[in-house]
Amino acid sequence: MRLPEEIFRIADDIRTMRIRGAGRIARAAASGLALVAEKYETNNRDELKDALLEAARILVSTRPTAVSLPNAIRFVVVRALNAYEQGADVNELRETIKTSAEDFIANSRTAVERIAEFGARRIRDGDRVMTHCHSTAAVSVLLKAWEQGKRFEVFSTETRPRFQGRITAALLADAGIPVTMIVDSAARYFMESIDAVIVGADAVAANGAVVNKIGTSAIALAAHEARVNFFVAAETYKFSPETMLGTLITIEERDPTEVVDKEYLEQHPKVRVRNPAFDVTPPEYIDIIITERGVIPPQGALMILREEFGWFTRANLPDFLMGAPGPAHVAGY
Ligand code: RUB
Repeated sequence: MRLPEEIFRIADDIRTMRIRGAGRIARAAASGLALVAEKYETNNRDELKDALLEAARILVSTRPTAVSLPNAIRFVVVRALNAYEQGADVNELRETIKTSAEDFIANSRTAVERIAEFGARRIRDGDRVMTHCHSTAAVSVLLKAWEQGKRFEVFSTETRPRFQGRITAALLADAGIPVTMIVDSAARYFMESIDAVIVGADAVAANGAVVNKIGTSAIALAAHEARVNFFVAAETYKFSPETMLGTLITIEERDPTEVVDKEYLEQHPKVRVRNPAFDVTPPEYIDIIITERGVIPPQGALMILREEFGWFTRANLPDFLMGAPGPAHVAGY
């Protein structure tokens, strides 16, 4: 039996960034696994388990950096494998997969709401806040603060090469928040007039380093230099349990045609273009990480990991779900 067609579609949408942002990627992957439970036709529990693992393998390989993706998949797979080992029949296994995926999605939405509440307390009347890329978690903080009656303005970088900053600026402007879009390289120029920077995260390492959209670390450095607070809004499923074991987080490199068009590449074959999609901000440049569990200093990342993913070091998962090391630069312990 072939997996439901929608799973390949979701995988393709994540790979091509029609679905993007670490939280949305995670929820889409969980919904993909739920589709196995709903649509994969079999009366055999082994076949259903194999189909689940096959869907997990396809989905987890779509983008390498956002740890929310393997974390979402592991949330569902660990529960399903436990049920399987305890002798669940095919219907019970279906139910476990479906409810686990639904639980992940519901928890992740609640997490963003709580982050908005906690983070909004850090935004003050009259602030000038800078943000980079488009993070649902970071934008939720700003929207919540505005909803609470705080009045501030936002500087949003355009975020080369995919211009996710345009999404952020439009969302904030639609809510009535004064927003100014700047080119990424103007971040340091404006930093002296900024009160706080808030960004999202694709991954948080055990040492508190944060992996986020390329350019984030340069903005953090400029904030550090100007003594401007640097906040990260990140649900706990963005924390990377692999980094407790010393695995480095893989930094995705995307196609050069996102940076320059094909024509340019053809006309200038000697020009090499590189397009890393993320970078690493060291914990020294981060003041706080706002999670749904509360606000922590980056040095508290290991505590969150131990509490949320303590089971990880003992887990009996297939290798592809244990974060096999990639050709990475970076962050770890
Ligand atoms: C998006 C990005 C976002 C984080 C957090 O990168 O770097 O800051 O994913 O987003 P891309 P969220 O556009 O390449 O996916 O808070 O929405 O999870």
